[in-house]
Amino acid sequence: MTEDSDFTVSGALYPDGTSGRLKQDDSVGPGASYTYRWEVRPEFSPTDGDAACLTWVYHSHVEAPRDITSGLIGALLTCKKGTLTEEGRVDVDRDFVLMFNVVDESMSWYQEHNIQTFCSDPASVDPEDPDFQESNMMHAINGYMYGNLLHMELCQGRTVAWHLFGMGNEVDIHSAYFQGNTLLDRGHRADTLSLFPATFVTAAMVPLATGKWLLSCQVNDHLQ
Ligand SMILES: [Cu+2]
Repeated sequence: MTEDSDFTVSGALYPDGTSGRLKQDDSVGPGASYTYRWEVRPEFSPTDGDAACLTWVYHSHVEAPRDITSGLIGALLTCKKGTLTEEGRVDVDRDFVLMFNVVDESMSWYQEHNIQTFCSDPASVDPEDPDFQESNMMHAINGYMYGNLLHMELCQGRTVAWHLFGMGNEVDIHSAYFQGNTLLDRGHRADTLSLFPATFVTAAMVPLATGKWLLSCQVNDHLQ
């Protein structure tokens, strides 16, 4: 904790009221903006045995499940000193962030908008219908489904860093599989990274094969 008002402690209200004073950064209204500044002290740095940059997430704390389902979530990286320069990272070619999430669009703030905009007969839609609710479960990587994930180009022989995280509930147990490649995850060589809700994984990869390969979740139901 710091008394310096230039630094945000966490940007969140706590249910037990320990956030104290209502700060400007506790919530940001629609159309408004706020620049969050975190003080990254040496003790927050990745340690010797860690990857050079570690993966964290930020997300809305106001109505967390609904806000996150509506997209108010993203990744944050903390890096060892000297890893970042004006030109980017010195140790890897690229960073890739992957969020594995069964997104329940029944919880989204956009549900009504989506029904009105995308359903052929909006008046016939019953949001309480179990089949409709099941159809709202979007098995997604970074919010994309059916192989539509964008901008994943790697160069042969150049190290990339993968930053994976999971969100959601008990169905969000994922097995991220990198076809034809291996990764280094905390000293272990692997081709699959396991994810639970609100866990973060950082792994390095040197892509060897050229061409297209599959990045998928090994959980059968998710892949289908
Ligand atoms: Cu999965």
